[in-house]
Amino acid sequence: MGSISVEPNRKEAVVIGAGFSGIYALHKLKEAGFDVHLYEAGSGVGGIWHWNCYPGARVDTPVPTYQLTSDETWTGWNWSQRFPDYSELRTYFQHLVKVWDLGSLITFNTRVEAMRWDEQSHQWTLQLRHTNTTPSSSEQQDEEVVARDVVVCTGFGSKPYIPPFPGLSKFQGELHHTGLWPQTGLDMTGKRVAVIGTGASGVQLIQEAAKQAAHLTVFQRTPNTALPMRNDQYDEAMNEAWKKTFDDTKQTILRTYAGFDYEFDPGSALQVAPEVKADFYRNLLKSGGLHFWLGTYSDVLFSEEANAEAYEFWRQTVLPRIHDPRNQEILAPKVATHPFGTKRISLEKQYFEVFNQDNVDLVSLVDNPIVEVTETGIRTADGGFHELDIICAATGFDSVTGGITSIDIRGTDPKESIKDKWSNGTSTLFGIMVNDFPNLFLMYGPQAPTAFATGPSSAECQGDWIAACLSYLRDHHLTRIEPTKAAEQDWRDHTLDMGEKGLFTKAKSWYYGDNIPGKPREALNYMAGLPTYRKKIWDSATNDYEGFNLA
Ligand code: N01
Repeated sequence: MGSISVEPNRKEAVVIGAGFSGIYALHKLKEAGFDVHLYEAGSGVGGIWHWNCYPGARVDTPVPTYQLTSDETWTGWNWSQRFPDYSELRTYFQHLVKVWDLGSLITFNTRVEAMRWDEQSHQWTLQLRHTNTTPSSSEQQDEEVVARDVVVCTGFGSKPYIPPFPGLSKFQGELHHTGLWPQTGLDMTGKRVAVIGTGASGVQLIQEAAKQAAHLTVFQRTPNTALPMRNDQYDEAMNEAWKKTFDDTKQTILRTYAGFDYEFDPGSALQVAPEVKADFYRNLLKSGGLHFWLGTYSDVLFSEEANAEAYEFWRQTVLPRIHDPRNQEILAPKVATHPFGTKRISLEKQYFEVFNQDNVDLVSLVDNPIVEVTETGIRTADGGFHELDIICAATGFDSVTGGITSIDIRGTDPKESIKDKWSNGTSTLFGIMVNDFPNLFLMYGPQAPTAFATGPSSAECQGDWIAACLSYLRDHHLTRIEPTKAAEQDWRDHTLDMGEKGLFTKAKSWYYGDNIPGKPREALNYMAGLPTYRKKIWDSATNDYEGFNLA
């Protein structure tokens, strides 16, 4: 069958991605009266919670904080646990789609491959690839959509990274990245399994894989200073209780650094008596969640002395849980590999006990790197060979920018993609817009609070701003908005400056792009906190979008 030329589908706005940012943006633009449509590469809503369906995947921001705050979304919704798993979160996303009646505005199994800006018409043309069509029906697989405005909501972890271990492609068993986990599940019962990586995904997966696998080998490069989760079950009374105070919680969320309902203690760890500090730390750990990180003394992330003390306190709590002294030194070394809290801390239930199990081995990749992957397993530098049926790569993502740069986005200069523009360093204004890329809006991307804020609070902060901006343009009969070069440069400088404060730069982490070979080292997130960020973006808006050119 020959291809038929059809008029492209026209929308006022397109949203890409159906995680928190995308669903919220879709709702806000629909509510503001725009003809808007959302395209999602996956087969369901949830974003990260759609793709990351490995055993143990659950959020480590507690509810009720980890949800959107519009009344219609929470009054009729109950949670079953303090830290919901991916499947409960997917159900929550379906609830959002239902209460906001968004179903007909979302197309699944559709990846946006490329976008071109047309300066004459002030519009974007998007190339879509529908992935659920039959391979032979090429006409149905590709589609063009034209839209005035595009909101990219691909999230900070949508481009999985698997390191190029020599021989990896020869492996005859199953290889899965946590961020592309089989939607149909994976049975590890009786299998010889490896997990490479001990970030948040690795820590969660390891605890579940150790229960199922005949044998589990964990390959660790950097220890995870994981904290106790304490996942309470939520019954009817608990749900009633949080709802009674949720109006106050919403106000607290707006005031705190990362959108949690608790905040750093303003005091100094170096100025309190040792027994007071020990009590404080014990209570933080007893609270569960990230309190020992984000509710601790405010100088722990700034003073090396305060930080070292906090690390040692944490270490003394986990050492008794690990039987083998060799494993103790790999999991909680005497000399910290990086300042405490400067790499993403995870939550755990029985992570450290896993390494006491007879069916679990721990390999330190620092002392004993992977030299090769063969058809049947992994060989390490000490000559050891690990026979395997399944390799799980919990090796992270081309974080923060990767989801955006994997779309071939070309703005006013067709010769330069956004990936080209950012090849020597990212630049945006407010992490929301990019010079030379008019009418392109980013959410949960670089140079915004992103990884230093909860997903829902960030989505509401940026989504409200973008909906107001598009309404302003429409009300003023304007069709084009683009940040100035100067304002963009100022924001980049300011973001990088904020990223230099504190101890964060002393760790190699994805916060600075360190995990991807060749990626420029720079602060990828805006680290001055949500309230400061919110004020800055709204100051610009109320000042007739200072820093932007409007036409
Ligand atoms: O990825 P990561 P993730 N050789 O990049 C190791 C969010 N999240 O998927 O630390 C050997 O953190 C790497 O080692 P190192 C959360 O924000 C949230 O776990 O670079 N090892 C590390 O151990 C999180 O931070 C939730 O030395 C290599 C691991 O692989 C973010 O997503 C759950 C390697 C990668 O850890 C990403 O987490 C899951 C190499 N070449 C994720 N390259 C919750 O809400 C990398 N590694 C609970």
